[in-house]
Amino acid sequence: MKPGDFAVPDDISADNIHQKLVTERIGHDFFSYKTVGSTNDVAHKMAAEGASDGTVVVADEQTSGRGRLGRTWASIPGKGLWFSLILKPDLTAHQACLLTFLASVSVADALSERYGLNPELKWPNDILIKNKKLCGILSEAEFDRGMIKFVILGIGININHSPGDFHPALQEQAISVSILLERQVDRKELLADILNRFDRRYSEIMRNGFLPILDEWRSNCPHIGKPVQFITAGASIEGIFQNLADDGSAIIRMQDGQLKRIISGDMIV
Ligand code: BT5
Repeated sequence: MKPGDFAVPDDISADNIHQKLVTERIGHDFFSYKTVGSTNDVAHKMAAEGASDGTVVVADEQTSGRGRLGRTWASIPGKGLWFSLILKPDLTAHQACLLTFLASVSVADALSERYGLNPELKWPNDILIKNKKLCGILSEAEFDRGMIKFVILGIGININHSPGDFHPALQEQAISVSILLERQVDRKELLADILNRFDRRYSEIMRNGFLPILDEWRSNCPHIGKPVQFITAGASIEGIFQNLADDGSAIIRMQDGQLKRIISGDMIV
């Protein structure tokens, strides 16, 4: 496994991505692999060894792609965008989880601008279309004295899958861009769109904080105000998804009218 070990023909290389980037920080250092275990693991190692803020690691295939809580992320070769961003922002540890929302709105914006799709953001880290999962985001961070040392934002998007490419267990719950558009698309065009959009917002949070990002997330979330179920710490809680709080937690209105704050877990819609 080494940089430059590119996949063909729909290859994603530093050269063809750099041509499309208009960014201040994101993607200047860009590493493309054919096969890795997990791009988050490769990025984590690079970040610890001094990789710069905005470095991108992408792979054609992940043999141990993962989601949250040790779940598996299916990452079959050449069909999706499986990549990680190394971020080293001057932010507090409490703000680290907000970067997930920044990633979600950047991906959603790119999908709707380029393909006219209508992504639905689901708390905390999913992008759904037609109620099926198109994209998942895995944020992993290291801290130092209350500040972020680095955050690895891993993003997985199903792109050129046909329905049969998904494992039977995923077929009901997963979807891809090509299933929606009924055609294959160029992964690198979308990747560049996402990196450009992420970069713009990443610079913005340094100036204006996260509130505009959280508002953008809220306006793309169809579940606010609707009945939902949360699975958190092994318990199931039902109520109305009242809102996304400014610290990234979910506020739920219980049947007795009380408000409850959920910091981590899964929302079922
Ligand atoms: C996530 O976890 O959704 C985060 C996924 C992050 C993947 C990226 S790819 C690049 C980087 N490197 C990695 O190793 N990971 C990141 P979670 O919310 O826990 O959802 C995981 C669940 O999504 C699984 O248990 C399955 O039910 C479902 N799933 C797995 N693979 C999927 C796929 N390709 N498409 C849709 N759903 C999938």
